[in-house]
Amino acid sequence: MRLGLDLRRRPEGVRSGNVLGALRLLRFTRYVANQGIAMKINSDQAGCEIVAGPGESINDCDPREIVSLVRRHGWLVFDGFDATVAEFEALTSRFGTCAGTRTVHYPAGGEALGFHAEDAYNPYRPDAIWFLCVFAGSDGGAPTRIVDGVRLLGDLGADWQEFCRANVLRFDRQWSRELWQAGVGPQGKAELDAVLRGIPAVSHQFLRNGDLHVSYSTPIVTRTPAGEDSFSNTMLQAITEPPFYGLSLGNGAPVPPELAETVQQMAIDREIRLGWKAGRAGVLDNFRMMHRRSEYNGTGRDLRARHCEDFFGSVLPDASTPVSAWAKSLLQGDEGYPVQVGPLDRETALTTSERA
Ligand SMILES: O=C(O)CCC(=O)C(=O)O
Ligand SMILES: [Fe+2]
Repeated sequence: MRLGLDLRRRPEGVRSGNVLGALRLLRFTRYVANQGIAMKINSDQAGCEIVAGPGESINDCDPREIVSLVRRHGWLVFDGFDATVAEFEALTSRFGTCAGTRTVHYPAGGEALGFHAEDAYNPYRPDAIWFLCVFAGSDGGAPTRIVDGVRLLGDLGADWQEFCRANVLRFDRQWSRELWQAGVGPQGKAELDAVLRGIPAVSHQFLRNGDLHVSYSTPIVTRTPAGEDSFSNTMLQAITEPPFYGLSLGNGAPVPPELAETVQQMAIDREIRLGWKAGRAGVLDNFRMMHRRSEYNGTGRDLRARHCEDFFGSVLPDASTPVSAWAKSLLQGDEGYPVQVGPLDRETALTTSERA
């Protein structure tokens, strides 16, 4: 894709559409005429949009250009392409290893999702996440709210910044013997043990009662593919559901409520609303941006998500054998709810440890 720069200054909010809620903040917008693709670049904050020219398909966009724009701007939305699921899957498959496309889930009670980076509570964090709206639903496309973690970190006071750099998040979860044996069989214990031992930042123990305890530690402050520090993690979502995440700081202490409250308020103040309509797609740098959804009590909103593991070249733990694939599914939370969460107390850790 060759970029012919056509720097016409436009007043803010010149285009309509939900995504432009964010763009109204712009002082000016840059349009790039490019062989029929009118690429609009937000030059004032994170974010970028590619707008289709007549007859263009989402697969006419150049993958290298897409990676470069997401690296630079943190997120990218594709508008006017009316992408189908098949076209979305063809496009996303051009960016390395992708998980299967999943359908976004809505809890029966309509509960909100807190800000999170995708899968940042386990070692299989993709470096990019894609979304496609298949159907806007009864409310006209409830937005996914996103926030730029680079900006968030920069705006945090010096003390909290220092705290975030000095601490890590730790997710301690424990599953029953019945669960892991159903996954790998009694003979699979030694292999499961070896797989877990080989995953960076994970430590685990098989306890005397047969439970499997797994602890995963990850920084609060991440480094983006563009080399900037970012507040991008799953702290705020994890606080909403302690029995699932088992969150603490690295030393086992709780996350200070004042930190969570401060970041939550700052993130909401700075969030950008990515509204959806059928055929609109988007991709987020998952080391820079966090995303959330407000309470949703509508019907019919059909949003698909696809985790792209190595969009920027990240290397994730191997999951190519049946046991390593099952371990991935377990740590991603797909095999069952933990029977217990939180760090092992010292005594339990010392006396109940049982190696395979
Ligand atoms: O529904 C949304 O807007 C976001 C959903 C989400 O965060 C996810 O499925 O990973
Ligand atoms: Fe998500």
